[in-house]
Amino acid sequence: MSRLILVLGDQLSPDVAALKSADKSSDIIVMAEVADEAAYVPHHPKKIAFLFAAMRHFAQTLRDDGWTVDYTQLDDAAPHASIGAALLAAAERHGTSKVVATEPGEWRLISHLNETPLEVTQKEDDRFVATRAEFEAWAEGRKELRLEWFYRDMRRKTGLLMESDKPAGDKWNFDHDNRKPASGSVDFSGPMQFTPDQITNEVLDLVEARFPENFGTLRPFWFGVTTTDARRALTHFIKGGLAKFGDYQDAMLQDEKFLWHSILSMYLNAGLLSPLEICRAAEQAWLDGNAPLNAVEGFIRQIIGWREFVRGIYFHEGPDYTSRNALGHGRALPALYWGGETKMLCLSQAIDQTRTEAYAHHIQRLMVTGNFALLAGIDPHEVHEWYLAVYADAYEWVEAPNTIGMSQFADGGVVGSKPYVSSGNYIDRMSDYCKSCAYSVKTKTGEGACPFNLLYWHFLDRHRSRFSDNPRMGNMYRTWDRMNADKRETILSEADAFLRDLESGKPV
Ligand code: FAD
Ligand code: DLZ
Ligand code: SF4
Repeated sequence: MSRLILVLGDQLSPDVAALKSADKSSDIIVMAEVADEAAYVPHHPKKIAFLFAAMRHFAQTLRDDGWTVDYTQLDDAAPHASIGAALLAAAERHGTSKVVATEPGEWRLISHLNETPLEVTQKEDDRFVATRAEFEAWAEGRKELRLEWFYRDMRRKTGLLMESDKPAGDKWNFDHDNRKPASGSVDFSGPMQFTPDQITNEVLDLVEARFPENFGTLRPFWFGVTTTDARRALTHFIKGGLAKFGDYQDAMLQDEKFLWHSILSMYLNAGLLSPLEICRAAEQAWLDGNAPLNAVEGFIRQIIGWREFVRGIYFHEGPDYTSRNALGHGRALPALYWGGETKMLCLSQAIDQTRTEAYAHHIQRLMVTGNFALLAGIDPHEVHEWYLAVYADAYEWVEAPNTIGMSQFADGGVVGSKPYVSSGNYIDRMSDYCKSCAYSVKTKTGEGACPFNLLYWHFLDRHRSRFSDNPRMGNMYRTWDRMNADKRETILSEADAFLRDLESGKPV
């Protein structure tokens, strides 16, 4: 009996587990653009267009390779509401009840497949360096799950930047040499841009017609949509961006959206590239003398370290992870996240480029939009849904641990040992935003004081009982306690006033 082989929108790899186990002569591949997946959050139009265009190109490649593909487009006469509905319809059409899937990267969809009245086998997604079982074994019995130890195991497992059993350069981590503020001009031209072909143009018209209200600009659309495109984008980054990736990975500059970042996460997460092929290309650049070790190690750590680590955490922590709220934050996400007016230049820069490109780099996500949401006490679930919607690389397995865990500390310290909060000083040090901002980063209270300066102390004060004993935060509390009482009072009341304005929808 033939079987249905399900390939989801972020499973576009020829060696994805379900496809590997399929028989070209008898099995039928099922792919479907469905309303439920397109709408569980209001995805950025570029994200939807990227996935649909990449799915249609992938389906074409499979057909060219001799597979039978049952593909439903969202603009077909009878589209399906959900993946389950698409499978049921295909089961009827092809006279089978057996389905082989690769386990989705989201608890919601794993349950959805289990609830389908068909015989569904979910195979482990083995496009990662660590299996889920390996992560569980590593996590077992540890009091704290910290990236550094996990990362070292991944270096040993892959042999990346290893000289027999020692790390290249005798150090596991070169961050000491990294993270400089950017100065001068950016000498990397940014991500490779692609011209949409006919298939992609049809998708763009569809997305324009069906998702007119979603936050984000669809055109110009420059993303690659095939593995060939993604590999060209990889080579382009390795040649032009990688060498300075380490130095400037935390830097932010006005109107420079991409700096020396790779802009590969959307390709990697959709399956157009594999983590190891990216890392091997970076390692080769170092071996060839084209990029320094601090850059290559820093880059590889993001992929075999952070990316694998957060995936492990997502599955380890279970389906309730996205509803955690350890700090009890409940303020609604302000309109400025959806493009509403703000005088805070750091936020308007990060959010404007999110709107136009469905992209912001890590420090913009963590230390600008994330930091502000945390300081302002925004409901972490709303923050999570925002990140899941607006970035082209966002799927719950990777987005939730970064947002709920790393950025909002809503998991109570599973991902990070302390919250990522900072006053305006950090943003000023790492960017050139503050010098052109309507607020003054040097002003701590009163007219024009940078809101991050006020909210930072407000956060520490309102969470004193949780954080004052944290050894990594003691200095902050000592500084706060040394301030005279009147000044503390002024800061707290000005922060309260700011939060009231934010809540009332007044532009801040
Ligand atoms: P580069 O800076 O060039 O880094 C190289 C690669 O390393 C990335 O392509 C990515 O695959 C990987 N990487 C780097 N940092 C992380 C990380 N913390 N977790 C996982 N992978 C990482 N990344 C996503 O892929 N999807 C998300 O939905 C996502 N949501 C985030 C939400 C928040 C609040 C924060 C703070 C971070 C989030 N990240 C997410 C991590 C990171 O910001 C992006 O991976 C990165 O900005 C992608 O851009 P890039 O390809 O230019 O990455
Ligand atoms: C994100 C997304 C979107 C927008 N649309 C589809 C779709 O129509 N069909 C599909 O198979 N997958 C889509 N996806 C990706 C899924 O949401 C993704 O597979 C899950 O979130 C698990 O990571
Ligand atoms: Fe952001 Fe404050 Fe700097 Fe303005 S002054 S850019 S609000 S950190």
